[in-house]
Amino acid sequence: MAVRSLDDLIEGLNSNCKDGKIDVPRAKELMLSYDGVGNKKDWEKYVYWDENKYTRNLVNDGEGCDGKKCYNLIALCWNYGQASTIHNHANAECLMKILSGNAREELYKTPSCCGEAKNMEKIKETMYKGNEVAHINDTMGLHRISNPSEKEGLVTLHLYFPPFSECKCFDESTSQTKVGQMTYYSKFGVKVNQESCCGGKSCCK
Ligand code: 2CO
Ligand code: FE2
Repeated sequence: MAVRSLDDLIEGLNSNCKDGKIDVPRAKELMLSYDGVGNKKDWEKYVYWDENKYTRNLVNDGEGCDGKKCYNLIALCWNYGQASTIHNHANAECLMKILSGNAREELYKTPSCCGEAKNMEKIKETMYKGNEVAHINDTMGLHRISNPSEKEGLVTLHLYFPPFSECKCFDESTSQTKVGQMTYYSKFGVKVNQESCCGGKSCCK
């Protein structure tokens, strides 16, 4: 089916959920075929900016998929210079599509368990531009996403399957971990009560 809108993308994802699972190549194909850059009107209601931290805005929780909520679709808004911690993805698949601006991804090797405190190893750095789709899971490594621009915001659309509510965050110089809560700044276009979403902060901050 042609993916002409964000609703089409959601419908495509829902119809490809089988027994609570989505095929990664199919999900990537759907994410790639959506022209998010040219259809800002579809997603602008999910855009919220914060001065201190990138915001996480729930677009769809997989309500319509095969009897099970097998994914989360989330719009992330990165103000100038904002970055995530280095983190994993809780055994889930993560597909990230660029809706506006440019994203930098720094990929890190997962530290071996229980070793001494040491610097984390960066494997590579990639820039993603409008409509491109990045893929990561825990076997590929850990990453940090940032908006390197000093004048342009970055909006990214993340598909996580299965959904998760916690991830592990890593300290770059010691490799030590903390648990990060995946909180929301808004859900379905409506801002969440600040007390219940930790002021929009997420992931070990
Ligand atoms: N995983 C981070 C988050 O959901 C964003 S980095 O891209 O996966 O907050
Ligand atoms: Fe991530």
